[in-house]
Amino acid sequence: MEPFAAALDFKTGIIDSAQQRLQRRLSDMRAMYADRDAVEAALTRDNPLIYEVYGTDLPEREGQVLYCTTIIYPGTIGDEYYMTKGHFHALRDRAEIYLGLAGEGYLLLATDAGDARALKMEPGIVTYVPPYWAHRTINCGDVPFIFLAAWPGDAGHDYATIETMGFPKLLVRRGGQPTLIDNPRYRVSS
Ligand code: S6P
Ligand code: ZN
Repeated sequence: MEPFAAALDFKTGIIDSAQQRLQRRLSDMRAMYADRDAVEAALTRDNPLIYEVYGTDLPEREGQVLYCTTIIYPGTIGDEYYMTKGHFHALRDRAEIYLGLAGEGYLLLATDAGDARALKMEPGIVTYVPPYWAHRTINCGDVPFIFLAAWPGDAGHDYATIETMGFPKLLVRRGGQPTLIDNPRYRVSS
């Protein structure tokens, strides 16, 4: 492989040489939101873009470090903020780092045993996802929340576990403030 450099615009999250651009809309993640009535009501109006990912086409294998940017748009479904699907790594002992670039949000983490943590993210904050922790990011602000992620090339993604079990906690807007509550659907199969 040849060494390479890429330009990353901190304000937009766009990587100039990104070969991959993923867009996730509400219809791609309806099982992720706790308030299913709010999901269906929103989908009768439109199918909002929740987040985008810009990534580079690196080999997904041991020894590589993969990286990408994520842009989560502002908004809520019911009172739950726009967020990523969230996942465990398929190889669960693979860690990850995030660097906040713009906007504000939270990194929500959970273990199989049901432990949960929420870390505030904003520009300049580096957060660490240890081995064995599922992770999801959430935009609790009024502008796009943008961050850079880097993780081991062989980590892979397990979305199915979160799709089925959910996270133990939800971040919702209560009285205008981000508030962590228990997820009433946790471990209830969707
Ligand atoms: C990859 C890393 C991030 C997410 C991205 C979208 O390991 O954690 O790049 O892929 O933020 O989230 P998700 O849950 O849809 O992959
Ligand atoms: Zn990850």
